[in-house]
Amino acid sequence: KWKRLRPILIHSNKMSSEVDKALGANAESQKETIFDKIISKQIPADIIFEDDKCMAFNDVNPQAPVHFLVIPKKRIPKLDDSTEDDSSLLGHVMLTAKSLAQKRLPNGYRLVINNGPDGCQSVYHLHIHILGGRQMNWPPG
Ligand code: TR5
Repeated sequence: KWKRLRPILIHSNKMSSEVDKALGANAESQKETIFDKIISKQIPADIIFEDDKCMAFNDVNPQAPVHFLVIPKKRIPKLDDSTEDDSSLLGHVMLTAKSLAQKRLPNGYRLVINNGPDGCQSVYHLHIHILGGRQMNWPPG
């Protein structure tokens, strides 16, 4: 009986810790985020791509065999804070995510942007998650 329950328990513990992290986070307490420190190379990350406008690096806590993030170097805390002025930057970030994903994940992939507490955002520097290398499910949790 316990053997059958364990994967469910592990899964839900993992899920709730991500939710806890997100609920403990907010834009006010994150004037400078960990991603600013990755951009300025104060903190190491597994960087897979960089140009003058954006950066891509592997997620430190992967939720799929391939899980990386693409971020604009400009600090936009969350998608809600983006404006028309960011149109070309957001297009560039999206196309960069597509180019990197296409090379590594020819069978498909998923892009995710978490926005705010209900969206389970924990780092208040806009980022796109790219996940793949396994069958994704729908609806997401
Ligand atoms: O929950 P949201 O959408 O805000 O996603 C934030 C993501 O940043 C999570 O998937 C974390 O695993 C990821 N993260 C957090 C840190 C980190 C990272 N990815 C790469 N490198 C990281 N470093 C060095 N430090 C982190 N705190």
